[in-house]
Amino acid sequence: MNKPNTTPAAFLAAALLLLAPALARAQVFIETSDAGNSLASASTVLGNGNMTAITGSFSDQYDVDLFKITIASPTNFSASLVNAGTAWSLDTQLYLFDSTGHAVIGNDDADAFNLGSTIPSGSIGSLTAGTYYLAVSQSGNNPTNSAGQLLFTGYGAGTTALLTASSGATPTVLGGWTNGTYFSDSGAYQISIAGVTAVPEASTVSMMLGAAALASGLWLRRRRTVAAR
Ligand SMILES: [Ca+2]
Ligand SMILES: [Ca+2]
Repeated sequence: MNKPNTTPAAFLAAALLLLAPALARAQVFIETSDAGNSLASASTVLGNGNMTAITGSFSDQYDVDLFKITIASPTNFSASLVNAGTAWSLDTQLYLFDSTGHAVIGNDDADAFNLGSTIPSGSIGSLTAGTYYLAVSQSGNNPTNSAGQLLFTGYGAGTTALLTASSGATPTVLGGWTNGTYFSDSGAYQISIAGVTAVPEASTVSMMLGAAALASGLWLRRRRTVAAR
């Protein structure tokens, strides 16, 4: 029989294995209370490890939801509303802002056949890891600064264009939305995401600390037991 592995690392690994189902569940972030339309009122994407999706809903055509995310893998970052979790009738827009609200990239329609929005991986050459805000609105409800100037440009190139930061806006940060939409609609959406990691939830941090404490406690007890023999 093999000698049992009695190191603290082995105990910790066993304890973390017990937590694995809880960690796996947290890969989809669900908008539980309404995510706001500003940096200050955004919902922080809590969970563990790599996030695969954000789900939420529009209460009406003027609803805008911002999510504070951590982009850990800039080359893999992508976001898309083209999936079964987005109501077929919704004409969405996606916008990415940096940690202080500057325009990064946006999209209205993924292609001629999809009113859902997509930011494909590799769309942003200069993207760096860090905190960002991902906003979802309905088509025609566009982000502006506090003076009502559009923060993105490229709308004239057609609804499938990737939108980039406009050059003329002062100030250059998010301050409002145009509140003009083409369709009166509400419904559920799902943003499939990649390259994003969650901000650890307080409960999970305490679970992890608890697992580490349990592991070191078990290891010490075993050592004392062995020493007493
Ligand atoms: Ca909202
Ligand atoms: Ca759209």
